[in-house]
Amino acid sequence: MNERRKRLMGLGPLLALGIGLGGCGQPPGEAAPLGTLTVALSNADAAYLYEVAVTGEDGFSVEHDIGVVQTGPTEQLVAQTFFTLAPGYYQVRADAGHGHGRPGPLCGSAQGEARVIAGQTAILTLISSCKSDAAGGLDVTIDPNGAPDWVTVGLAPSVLTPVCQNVTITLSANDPEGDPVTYSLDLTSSVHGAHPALSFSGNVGTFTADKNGPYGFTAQACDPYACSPFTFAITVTMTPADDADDDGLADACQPSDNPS
Ligand SMILES: [Ca+2]
Ligand SMILES: [Ca+2]
Repeated sequence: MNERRKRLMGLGPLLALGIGLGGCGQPPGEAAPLGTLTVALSNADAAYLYEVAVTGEDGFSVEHDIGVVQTGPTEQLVAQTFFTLAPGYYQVRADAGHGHGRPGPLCGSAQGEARVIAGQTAILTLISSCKSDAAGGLDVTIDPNGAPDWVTVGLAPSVLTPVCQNVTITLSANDPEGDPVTYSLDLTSSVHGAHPALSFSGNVGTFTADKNGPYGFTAQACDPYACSPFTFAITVTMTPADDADDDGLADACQPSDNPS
């Protein structure tokens, strides 16, 4: 580091006090006349420190870190700093948030060139363009949906039915919003050893069984968003005449079970 840089960097704390005061930073005892350069940042973001680097044609460089201050409750944000420099041309660069462990800045670097004249104050204003971090909009609409309401579950001829006789199951539901309704029907419990048969299409099912006992069903009526379940049972009855070989299965609807 050359002597001039050491000297200038040593002035940093003093010069920092010169923010906004213009060219009052003339160091005492300086043989060659110096000029001053005030660097102001426009559009700076108060969330960051700015590292302002000034580099001369001979490669000499000096840096200041500056924050953004507000000049009054209703005044604009201001960020500026003040350098005392030998006359000449300087490249000036300001970067947001570098070297301070802060998150990646939304503000881009700003660059410019300034000419410093002995005994005068040059003023350079850099524009720090910052991306907006304003909140985006999220419009949430809650549209309540009513699942279908059951109207009827028709069992014909009856909920109590003899073996080998078809029971027609007709499902009917209304949707509160008029959504299209689809149906399903499942046999959820059977009788041990029985051979139940269930077919279903649209909203109509046909059921038959060859052994007495209760058979459980679950029907679903669904709109495009939700389903309404309906559980019910059909009880199948059998008389001794239905099971001549007394094996527990109705002879009429189980051909392999016909008595010899
Ligand atoms: Ca609905
Ligand atoms: Ca039998």
